[in-house]
Amino acid sequence: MAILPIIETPDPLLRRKSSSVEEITPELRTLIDDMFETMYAAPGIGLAAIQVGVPKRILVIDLQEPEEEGGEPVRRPMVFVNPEIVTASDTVQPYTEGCLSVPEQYAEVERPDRVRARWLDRDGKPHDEELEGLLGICLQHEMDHLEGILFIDHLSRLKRDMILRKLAKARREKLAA
Ligand code: GNR
Ligand code: NI
Repeated sequence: MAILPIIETPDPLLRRKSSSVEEITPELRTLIDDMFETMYAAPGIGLAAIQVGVPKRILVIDLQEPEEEGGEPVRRPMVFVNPEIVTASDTVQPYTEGCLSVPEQYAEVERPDRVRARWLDRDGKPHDEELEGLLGICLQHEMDHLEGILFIDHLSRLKRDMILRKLAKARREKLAA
């Protein structure tokens, strides 16, 4: 297992469209394991393969939510290979999103609050499920990565430019430190 470097904007790789997985090989299972290790270490609740430089339609998600209020986070790793959204609700819900490829910047994004999705898991087994809440939001955020879309693309140009300026400033200060 390995923690992989996470690519950050404005790296043009993040704008690439990822290709479908033809077959889940042992190499891809190793990549999936490394993606989980990278996501947990970050820490984050989701990761798309392109964020570690691999343009394939593979996502990992683990919300790591406590079983009960104030309890210990529980790990529920989910793998999505070749995910597709079949239907999305007409109603949207705002949520303050962040992205490991846009480090430490947060903004409210509106997305459909329920989606029906199809995907394959790490054993190639098909799933067809309705997802809502943070899981639905996170799946939509990760699926955007497969098309080269970042959460900041859903903002007004003003808000997006503000975030990109703050990111550039944070990087300059980090270099100077
Ligand atoms: O860790 C993450 N948190 C998050 C919060 C709100 C909406 C989406 C996310 S996904 C993000 C990790 C990431 O960048 N995945 O691509
Ligand atoms: Ni992201």
